[in-house]
Amino acid sequence: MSSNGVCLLLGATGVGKTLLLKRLQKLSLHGSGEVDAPPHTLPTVGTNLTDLTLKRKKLTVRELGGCMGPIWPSYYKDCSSVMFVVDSANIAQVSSSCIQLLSVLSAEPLHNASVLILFNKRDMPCTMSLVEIKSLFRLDDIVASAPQPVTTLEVSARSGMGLQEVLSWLESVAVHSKWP
Ligand SMILES: Nc1nc2c(ncn2[C@@H]2O[C@H](COP(=O)(O)OP(=O)(O)OP(=O)(O)O)[C@@H](O)[C@H]2O)c(=O)[nH]1
Ligand SMILES: [Mg+2]
Repeated sequence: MSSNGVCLLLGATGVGKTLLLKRLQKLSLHGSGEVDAPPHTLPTVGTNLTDLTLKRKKLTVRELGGCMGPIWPSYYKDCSSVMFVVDSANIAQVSSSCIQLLSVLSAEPLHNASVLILFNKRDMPCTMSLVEIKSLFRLDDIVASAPQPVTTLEVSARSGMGLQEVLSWLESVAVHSKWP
């Protein structure tokens, strides 16, 4: 395991984890700027490790492909934070994402990890309002009963909306992590 903090990037297949990671890497290297056409992504089979250079730390983000769901728990040990991505344009996926999220939050090795829930694809015209999604998720109850600190953000990996806030969150958890 790397001596830097490791952030796990989780979420069902096709929610946008790989695109998000590519965008975050570019943003962390070049700062804010124009968001170009989204690069092509393929479903992640296995894991995808990417280093982000934050202001004061290097952080390794490990994406676990959605198709790896059954073995996600074998990666929970030694991670300092978790980003859990939801496709907020895919209403059919809400209940399965909610169950996945509950099992992530209740996993014992993640009780000390900071968690960021990302409602992605906010650029799509058919997305539900955040109020609707939060009530479908029963998000207030989930956050209130979670053992770890949970933050939520609305983002679009396609348009770049909210990604600077994601980097700020990563910076804050990296700075406060026990890793050197
Ligand atoms: N409109 C829109 N499309 C997005 C957004 N984020 C990702 N996508 C698209 O969603 C598709 C799946 O994106 P990926 O990043 O490969 O999804 P993933 O979560 O990594 O999927 P797995 O690796 O299979 O778990 C791609 O066609 C992306 O371009 C977004 O914010 N808005
Ligand atoms: Mg992927």
